[in-house]
Amino acid sequence: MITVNDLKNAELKGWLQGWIDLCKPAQVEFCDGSEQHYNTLCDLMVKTGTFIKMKYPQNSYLARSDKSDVARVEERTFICAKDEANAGVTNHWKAPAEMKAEFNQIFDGCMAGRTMYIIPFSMGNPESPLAKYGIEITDSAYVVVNMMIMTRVSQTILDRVDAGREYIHAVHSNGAPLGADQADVPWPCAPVEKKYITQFPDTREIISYGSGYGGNALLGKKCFALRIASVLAKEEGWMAEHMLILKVTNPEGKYKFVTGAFPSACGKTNLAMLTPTLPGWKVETVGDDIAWMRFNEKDGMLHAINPEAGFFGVAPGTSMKSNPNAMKTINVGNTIFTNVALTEDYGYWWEDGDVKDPGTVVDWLRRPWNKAWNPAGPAAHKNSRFTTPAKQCPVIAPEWESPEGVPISAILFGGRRKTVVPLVNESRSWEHGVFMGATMSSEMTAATLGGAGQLRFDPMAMLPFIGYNVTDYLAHWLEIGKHPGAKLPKIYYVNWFRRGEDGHFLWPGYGDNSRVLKWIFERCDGTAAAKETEIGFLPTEDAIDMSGLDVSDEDKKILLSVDKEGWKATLPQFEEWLNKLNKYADQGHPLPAEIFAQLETLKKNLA
Ligand code: OXD
Ligand code: MN
Repeated sequence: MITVNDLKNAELKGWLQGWIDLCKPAQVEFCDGSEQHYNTLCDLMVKTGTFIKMKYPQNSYLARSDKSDVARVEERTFICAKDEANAGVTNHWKAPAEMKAEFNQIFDGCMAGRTMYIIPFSMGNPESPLAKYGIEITDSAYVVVNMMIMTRVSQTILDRVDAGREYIHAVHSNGAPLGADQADVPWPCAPVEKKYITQFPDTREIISYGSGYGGNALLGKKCFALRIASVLAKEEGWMAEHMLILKVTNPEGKYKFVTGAFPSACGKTNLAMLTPTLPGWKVETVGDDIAWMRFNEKDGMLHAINPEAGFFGVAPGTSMKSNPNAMKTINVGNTIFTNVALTEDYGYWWEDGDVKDPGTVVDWLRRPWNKAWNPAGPAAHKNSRFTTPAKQCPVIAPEWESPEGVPISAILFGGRRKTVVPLVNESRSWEHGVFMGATMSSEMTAATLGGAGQLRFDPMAMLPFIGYNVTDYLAHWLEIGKHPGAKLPKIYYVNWFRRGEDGHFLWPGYGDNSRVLKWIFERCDGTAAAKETEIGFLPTEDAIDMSGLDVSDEDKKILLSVDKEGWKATLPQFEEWLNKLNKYADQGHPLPAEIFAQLETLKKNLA
């Protein structure tokens, strides 16, 4: 086993030693990404009670978190840019020096009695010119094994960093030091008000304290691949986006790659792994959450890589109906479940899955649970997850690890809209597409703050993930559109969630979304029909293949037409939203005039 002293890179050595001195762990362990290390850590966590070994699927484990630590904590997430205007209205901000001073106290001794793990990892195929490396320090074995599924961890990465390759500095602690006589708990963490998820864009650092859950702790994902990477992308002329990547192949064997940005809980993983209902069509997966895109100077197209190596999917609602390929991926084994219910025979269960009534199970709060007892809450937490290797996915695209990435023909945007927004709308131009992304929104329900009818905006599904000022982010999107010689993807706004007046879904969704993908595919080839409308190009009445589909003519009409009055009524909310983004205009961060110009065009078209 190597030690810090074996390293040659003075910067790396100094950085690690600084954190060791501050955190004061009982021991330090380097991770080499080996199966043996993975198994050793899993066995250790079974002993400490963090993991339960499941009987099904094989080689899989269940973790149950502390009940206060169940999701990303946006209110405790900070962009520590030089000044507040650099963080912009979509981020919480803290001054870097103040935050560091606070961390010097908070981290002091925070790993007492624990092991500090050092994880060298790559986001993307390590041999790809689009990949980026990182080192995460953590005191959580749970984080290590999840990072081993979600990223590429290896000794080679450490060797390359030691030889001088650039890397992102990431530090994580559960924030639960262990006293000499203190009994441990299965899920150590700190109370909510002591949690910090911080990104330092200027020094490319991530420091996370107090939470062991998901994106708060697996620092390669949201913190690195989105927040820090979005800053690097802006500086280096590429894009880091909250997007799935899929490959769609037509019956003649011709294929295209498409990315899609949808807010959390809009079925991104399902779309990425969709089983088409259209005969002869095929969809394969490149990624389900994040896309890094860069112009390929040979073909002028944006090429995308999936920087991740696994899926960290929401379990409830995943079933053989909603996503058979995700179920098959999980069922291969090697899966970590977090906060799902445990069945009597040591399998998994969650709400809206394949088994309606599991009998008596142990719920995520470790209590016996049975539907017949009318329990107060669900058996699986609604943000319970599976962590599972992407390579196990039966429809993983052969190109998914391609070093040069896959050429993108179309970008989809979409939210959850019961009303107004049609099934699919093609932007008139790149700039119009950027406007569509900037005004991406979902309806709030009566249960959400703001109430029914109000829109919740989520630009490019990046609201909690843009590592800098949102106006500069939108300016960067517009800049990408001006790349010399670019063959830009077409941009589409889709909405699978439109409802009729009686509340029924107008569109069946799931595998039938392949019908929309087919239209998009054929639009890219210039062979599908569209009509120009006030809001963009919509499919003509019969341009979407509806064969064998049980959708009434009336519903089809609603799905494919412009609700002019509805759009007009939405405009004030668009305007209010854009003005809100523009708060730092006079501090050097104006919303690009082009975005306001697009709003004016829309207003004029609808007048
Ligand atoms: C996720 C999210 O977990 O977007 O992927 O919240
Ligand atoms: Mn996501």
